Amino acid sequence: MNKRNFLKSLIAVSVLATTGAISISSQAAEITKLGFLVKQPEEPWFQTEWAFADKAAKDLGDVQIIKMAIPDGEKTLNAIDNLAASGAKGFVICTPDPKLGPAIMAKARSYDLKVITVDDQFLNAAGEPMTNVPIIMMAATEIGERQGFELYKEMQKRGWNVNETAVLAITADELDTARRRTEGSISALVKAGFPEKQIYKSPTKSNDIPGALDAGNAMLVQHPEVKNWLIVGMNDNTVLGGIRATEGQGFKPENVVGIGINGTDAVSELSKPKKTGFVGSLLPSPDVHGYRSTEMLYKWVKEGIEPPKYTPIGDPVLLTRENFKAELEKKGL
Ligand code: FCA
Repeated sequence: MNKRNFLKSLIAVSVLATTGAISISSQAAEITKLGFLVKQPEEPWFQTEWAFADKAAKDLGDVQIIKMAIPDGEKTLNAIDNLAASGAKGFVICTPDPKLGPAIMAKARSYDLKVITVDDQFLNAAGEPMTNVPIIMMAATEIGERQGFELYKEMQKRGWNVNETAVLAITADELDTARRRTEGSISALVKAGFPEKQIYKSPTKSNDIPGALDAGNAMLVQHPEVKNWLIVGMNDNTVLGGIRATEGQGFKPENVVGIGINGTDAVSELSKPKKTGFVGSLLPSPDVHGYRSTEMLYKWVKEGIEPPKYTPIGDPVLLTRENFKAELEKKGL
């Protein structure tokens, strides 16, 4: 090789090396950032969704999930600003308030971010569901009906006298999924033969144990004649608040039955060495909610595949003190 050719090949090699370097660094820059925003990060339910969003990201390979807690409207809108600033392309969200829907969508659009909702559906200014925004949620009415059915079955199993029994239904009607669950539960009880006039609704101010405890207490004191209580509520914490209220007012576990919804948030209660009135919880699929919403968002961002507008997730498993460890393990929870 003469000097000139030698120089040429040196240049070629360095060009190749540079191009190689460029393509490596542009690959690194191609990591897609997606947000996963949840209203109540203290609930194991949402921690499970986050964990499975991360699992989806790992399986997809080139995604990073930015997890954010959004307990109120201000934090939600700030979170969207921060996501956009960090270069994210979209987010999955369980809103702290369905009425924020239009504000969230306006902000997301201003940054060209794609949005998938999970669990709680947005409402428009007229208070109607924003059915044009994709949602993945539990099949609310069906799960509620199952709660009512299981409560009735347990009442029969215990041989309670219906005339001495009442239903404490802790409601959160401004949240549509909650309203559908508790209404489903009540309708299943009535259908099974429970007298409607012995079903007492008490609205909770906040969707946590203290809120539900207050709502429960307020109703229990109005009905000293009731010997046995069945507790209806939209999730584990709501039912647990009701259970704590009965305990505070001297009811024994033998006279109380509560069945929660979420499953994930019932683990410590079902692990207690002493039985309480909380006999079980319906576990839907927070794993599927977290995984599938992330996967759908990724495909939408990367491949332009629009997700379906409505993805209901059904088939809950009833967790009890006996089976909960095995059932959770089966789902990898
Ligand atoms: C709502 C409730 C959560 C969970 C979720 C599926 O967001 O607040 O506890 O039940 O629906």
